[in-house]
Amino acid sequence: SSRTDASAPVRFPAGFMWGAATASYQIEGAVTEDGRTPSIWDTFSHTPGKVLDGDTGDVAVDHYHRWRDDVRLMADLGLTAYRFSVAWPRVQPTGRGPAVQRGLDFYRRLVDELLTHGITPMATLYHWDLPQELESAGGWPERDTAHRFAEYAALVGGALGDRVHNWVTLNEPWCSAFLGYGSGVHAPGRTDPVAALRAAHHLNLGHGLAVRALRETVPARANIGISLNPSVVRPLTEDPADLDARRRIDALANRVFTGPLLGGAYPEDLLADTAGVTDWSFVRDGDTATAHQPLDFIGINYYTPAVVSAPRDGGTGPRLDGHGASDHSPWPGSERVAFHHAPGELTAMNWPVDPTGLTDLLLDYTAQAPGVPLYVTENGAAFEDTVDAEGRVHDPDRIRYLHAHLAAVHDAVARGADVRGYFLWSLLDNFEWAYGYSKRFGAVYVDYETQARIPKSSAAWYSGVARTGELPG
Ligand code: PNW
Repeated sequence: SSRTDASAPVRFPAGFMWGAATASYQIEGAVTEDGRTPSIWDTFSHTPGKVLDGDTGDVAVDHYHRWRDDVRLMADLGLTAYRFSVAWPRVQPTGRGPAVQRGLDFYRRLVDELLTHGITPMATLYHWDLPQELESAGGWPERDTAHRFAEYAALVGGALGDRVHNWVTLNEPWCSAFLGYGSGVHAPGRTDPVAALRAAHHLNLGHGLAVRALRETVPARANIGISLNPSVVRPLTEDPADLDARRRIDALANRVFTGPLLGGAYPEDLLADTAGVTDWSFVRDGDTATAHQPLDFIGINYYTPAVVSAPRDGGTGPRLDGHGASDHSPWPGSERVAFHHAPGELTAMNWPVDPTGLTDLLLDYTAQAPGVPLYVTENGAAFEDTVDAEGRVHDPDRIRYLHAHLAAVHDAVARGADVRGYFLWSLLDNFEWAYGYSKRFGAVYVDYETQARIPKSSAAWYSGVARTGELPG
């Protein structure tokens, strides 16, 4: 019939996971408790000039002491899943040697509380808090860090594998490598293009070694994956020079990871584009095969697309290629590519809102990795929320953002993408890296004076979606 179903509810598949995501350094605080030692983010945030207003994660939102209340909050919202990260320096303070039991116990209690409330845990092993001692020994640009990471993965897998069945090895290795070692806007703040490429390779290798280590320590039914932040890279025009800029950024943002992870090799064009930077001699025989482990799922983190062109007179356009400002490029060998604003409303991060990028990504990964389930492991936005006289927090912009992006996920599902769940970034307002506490991504507002949690109007809205499994009309 010609009847359209435009008014039919937008329903998600049964069993779809409705979650929220956080990361250890952004929420925990308690940075010297129970044997934890500094990570690169402690060092970086305590270095003057690195984080806006000198903010640090010393206290953050005190989740290390408020975890029980925070789990209750999730349960009250009707969430069915929670993605958190494990702080490596709590588990293995020097990055080597035996595990610290008190560090592991924190996560064990957290997971048990989640399970008591019927919330499925998804644990990320590395969300950027490298033990400082490992950075002092060279960090991700050094091969040994990949081996240390696999050893740490086995410790955590051995301690939590009986109750955690969903594992993410790395969160956004692009940020670790190219913001951490290239533009220097993230910890450890190094600005060396060779180090950035070496870091990318050792993250790929570390991922592969960690997948192997987890498969040996956790039950076979476990789901093991990685969370990437693929760039949706669009050319400003169809001009061949702009298409070449697109190809270059796609190689450095996306294929430097998906090449080895999904295909077992670095792309030839990436090696050619970066030939003036490095000969890649740090890649040893067998490394890319090690990185190429079967994955049970791929996690997609999406916020905004990128628009690029060949170098243009009149400036390179707004910098949309990294958190914060830097004179150093995160694009080794392609420093002169110009970045432009995509059309669309801007969030408080100045990131254009474009939900079609998320549909495109999910369909692109469906084609690239046929048969591999996908999760949206992060999606969300910072906005200027308003607190009214009664202390209620209204965030209609966030509701619109979430609604549009969930509709985009549904679109991809309707067109064949196997998406199993969605994790809103973030459960709580928190330490937004180089922006400190100035940008609020939470569905739950946090009063940083009192640590009071106040669900925003978006939390109530998302709760309705999680409970019904469909988007309101
Ligand atoms: C992600 N970029 O970070 C992280 O996984 C979260 O911890 C973070 O809070 C969230 O997105 C919001 O920023 C990103 O510059 C940081 O392209 C920087 C970029 C992308 C993602």
